[in-house]
Amino acid sequence: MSKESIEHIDFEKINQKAISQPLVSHIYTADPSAHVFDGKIYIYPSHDIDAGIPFNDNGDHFGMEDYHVLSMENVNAPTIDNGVALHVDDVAWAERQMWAPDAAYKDGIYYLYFPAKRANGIFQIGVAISNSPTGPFIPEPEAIIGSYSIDPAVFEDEDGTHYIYFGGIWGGQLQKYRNNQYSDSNEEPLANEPALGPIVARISVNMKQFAQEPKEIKILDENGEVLLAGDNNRRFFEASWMHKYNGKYYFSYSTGDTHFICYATGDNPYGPFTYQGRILNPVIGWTSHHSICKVDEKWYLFYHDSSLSKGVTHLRSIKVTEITYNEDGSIITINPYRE
Ligand code: FUB
Repeated sequence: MSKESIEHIDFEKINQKAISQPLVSHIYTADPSAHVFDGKIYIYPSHDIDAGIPFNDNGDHFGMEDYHVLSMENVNAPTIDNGVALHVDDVAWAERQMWAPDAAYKDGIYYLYFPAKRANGIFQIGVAISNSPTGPFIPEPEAIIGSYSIDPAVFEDEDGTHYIYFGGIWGGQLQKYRNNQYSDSNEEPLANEPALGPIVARISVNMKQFAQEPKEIKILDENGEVLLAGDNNRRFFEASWMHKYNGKYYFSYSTGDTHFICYATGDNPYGPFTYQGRILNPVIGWTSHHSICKVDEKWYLFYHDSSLSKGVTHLRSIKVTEITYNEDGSIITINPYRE
């Protein structure tokens, strides 16, 4: 959305039409990764701030410095801010831009996975550890070996195996990688070439490293062909999430410059996944980023928009709304604002 179009938006009206209100308004939050741990909802969002960095295509204006974990007894209960869980100053390898995190639980320990830029400007993904879902989290001294790009999302399969999904193009730097190797000369493929896919790796038993070489995921169209880079309405951009519904694997993601949250389904955690449709239509603000979480037998979409900040793209607020599945397992597209 351009600045000009934002200037013409009546935000009071938009807020009245919004299907959900911000879960918290004392801080800006985004990229909500929601989980139920021990019967309670925990949300691991980005903590948006105005870092005073001018807007650019690399997303440098997303200058976040720390994470707060939010918690709720149920989706209608007040949202509690549990304070700073991890600050960039405490992460030896990271310098700036604490972007979208996620968390996982195993054997009494909570793991916070987060991307950040090193001093050389390259994103990597780190892990930090706590005895509590709300932190504080103690970071590992180095980033996960072989990690790159942004937006880690961790999925625990029914057999207890954890997988990490990650990647994001442009500001997220995924276009600079082929076969897990960085080259400054790499760019996004041409419009008629296969789009770059998100990346997946099984997580090691101690939850601190990749247990295998990361693999690129293929997202296919209805004819079994990999989506093309020029298919901006459907191709992967960032914001990976995985959930399982009725035995199927649902990989969902943002299309970035076309602002949809879409999903594709498959038969195993590595894909391929076949494109199915849209979960969420565009929100106010450039980015869209979500998670999908089952709470008390209902499914919810956690997402964000910039309506509270009146359209400031890097000052977002997290929200939640229920998801409805059709009998055939397809998801009914959500309009974030009523007509
Ligand atoms: O919050 C910073 C970035 O914006 C995230 O990493 C992307 O997914 C987008 O939401």
